[in-house]
Amino acid sequence: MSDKQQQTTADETPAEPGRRKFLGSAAVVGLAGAGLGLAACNKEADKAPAAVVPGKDAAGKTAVAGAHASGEVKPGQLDDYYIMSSGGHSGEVRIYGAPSGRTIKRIPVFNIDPMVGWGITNESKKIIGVKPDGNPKYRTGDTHHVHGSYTDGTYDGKYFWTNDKLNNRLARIRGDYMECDKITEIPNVQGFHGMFPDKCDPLDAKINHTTRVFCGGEFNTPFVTRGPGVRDIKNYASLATCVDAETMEIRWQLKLDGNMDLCATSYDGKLAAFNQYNSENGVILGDMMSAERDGCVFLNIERIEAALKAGKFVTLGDSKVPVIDGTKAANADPKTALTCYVPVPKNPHGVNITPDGKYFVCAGKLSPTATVIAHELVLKWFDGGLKEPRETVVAEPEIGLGPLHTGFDGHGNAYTSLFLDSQVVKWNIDKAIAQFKGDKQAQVVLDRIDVHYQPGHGYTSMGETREADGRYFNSGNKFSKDRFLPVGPLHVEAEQLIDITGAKMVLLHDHTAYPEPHDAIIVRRDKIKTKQIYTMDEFPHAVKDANAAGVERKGNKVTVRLMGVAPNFSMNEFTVKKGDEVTIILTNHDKVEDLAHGFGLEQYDINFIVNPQQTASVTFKADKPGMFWYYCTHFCHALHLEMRGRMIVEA
Ligand code: RUQ
Ligand code: CUA
Ligand code: CA
Repeated sequence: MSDKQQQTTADETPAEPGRRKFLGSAAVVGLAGAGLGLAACNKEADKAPAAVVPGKDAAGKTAVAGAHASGEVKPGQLDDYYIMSSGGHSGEVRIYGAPSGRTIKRIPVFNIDPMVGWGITNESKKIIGVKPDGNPKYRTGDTHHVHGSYTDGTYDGKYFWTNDKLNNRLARIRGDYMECDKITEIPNVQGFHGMFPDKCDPLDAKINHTTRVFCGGEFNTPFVTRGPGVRDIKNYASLATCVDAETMEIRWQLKLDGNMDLCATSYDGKLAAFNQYNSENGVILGDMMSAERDGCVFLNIERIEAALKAGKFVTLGDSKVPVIDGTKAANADPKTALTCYVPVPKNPHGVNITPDGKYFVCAGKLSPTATVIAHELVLKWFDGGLKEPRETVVAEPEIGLGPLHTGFDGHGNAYTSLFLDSQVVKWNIDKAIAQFKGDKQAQVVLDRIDVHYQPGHGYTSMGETREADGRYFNSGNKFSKDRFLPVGPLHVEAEQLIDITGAKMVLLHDHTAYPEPHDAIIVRRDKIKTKQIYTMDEFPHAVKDANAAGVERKGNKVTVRLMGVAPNFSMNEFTVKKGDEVTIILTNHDKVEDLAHGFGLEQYDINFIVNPQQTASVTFKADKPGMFWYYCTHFCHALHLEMRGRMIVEA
């Protein structure tokens, strides 16, 4: 039996990784190359998890009591949870059902999507922003994290946010229509990565919804925008940005030492934490790994807001955003400090807060440890009650190689993804604290399960809320070779759903994810209430009736107002002149749930849909003379194919 198998055998004490100390820089560089697939061999796929009956633990007992105990969702049944997932460099957000793993929606955000017409319709371009030529300002993005709005420490279903690491934007998705409704560009920052909204707002008890979203800047970036100074890393810093959740305007930015990577906010609204792996402010790998310790930085939000009010800020370059000084040098006195830099082992990744609000867990990445930092002690440091920020650390258990992200079950256990070990490790927080205090008998690590392969993010059902229910852990694996039918060079990603209700973790199933999701949240289905039909009045330009429909010309600007009622457009023909700027406005008059119409215009590269009672529009130049069919692209009726008309462009 191999060493690894022993670790997952039910009746054996999980092996502690104590023999494996910090990885040297050289070792990690090696792993980053040829060694990446290290655990991904065929043998791995044949191991224990496949032999376990879904929904049963290793002893064969039923693991979950509930509608979908086996993890199977039968035809016609609905899932218990929404998984709101990022889509990585596809630029989109996806929704999966849990436990089935079925994909239920792809929400275009930073990408262009012809299925719905995102980046094609005037309405979506207004949200994305346009260049002077009328094209979208950006066509791509890189979403890593999705988080929902909170009321009293749990999801209220109103909004979801996602980040764009590539073009540094924060996008908001409305929870009712599950569509992006606002995008804010963040100035002065590159590599906007971690993001987390307030879990409540204690500063204003009257506001019972989320009021702020905290955004990190992973890449250190120069403060000067031109001249030779852009090369000099002495001019580099990273900023944390605070965005107002309702207006989506930027409230403030905070200049920090090192970099701001992932983010977690506290349940009392007092703290936002960011892990930093580049406290060295390096621009090459070797430099970024030179320090033995980096940090977990805590922002004292109340004090930062007070500094803003008191006018203690500067602005940078062309941006009007107030930038407050959160650097170590400017915040040496805890009693007035805006920031607390807690040293944690080498290049940490991921910071998450326990559902009881007591502890932040910062995963080690290059260190086989997770650092547990007490929320209460961070506040104590800010009150001047501790000498060193490091005194806020209450545990630092060794849990395995390459710890990245941690989910919680609400029963005091943490589940951390181990990238290098290709495992998820279950460990107990109280036991870790006892061990740190000197209890050598404390059994910190409770279980390990192999995942296939190299997990990045992992997250539990409702685990980012006070209502963490300890049912599922979803492992977002970065490599999947041999798990699915091969489809050419690029493999689909593997997500593995794990039942965490029992003492042992049980793998329920694999599901695919189009590359490349990072983080997600698992939201109980009753938290989300979507609308299936728009209200026509939501669209000021709706084509409400036959009187409003038709063709209107103003100079060379032509507006074509169309209604769609299955299986007809209100006009079968319209005529414009070559060189006209044509705007087509289409309102879907059908009120039947799921009855969308599409509008495709031959040879003009126009393609979008309108959902029931929705209005959308496109504007283009009629630069080609001739006859062009427009047709309904979305199957709506037995006579859907006949739902079409002609655009005549006169020379
Ligand atoms: S990151 S695999 Cu983009 Cu959230 Cu950690
Ligand atoms: Cu209307 Cu298809
Ligand atoms: Ca470092």
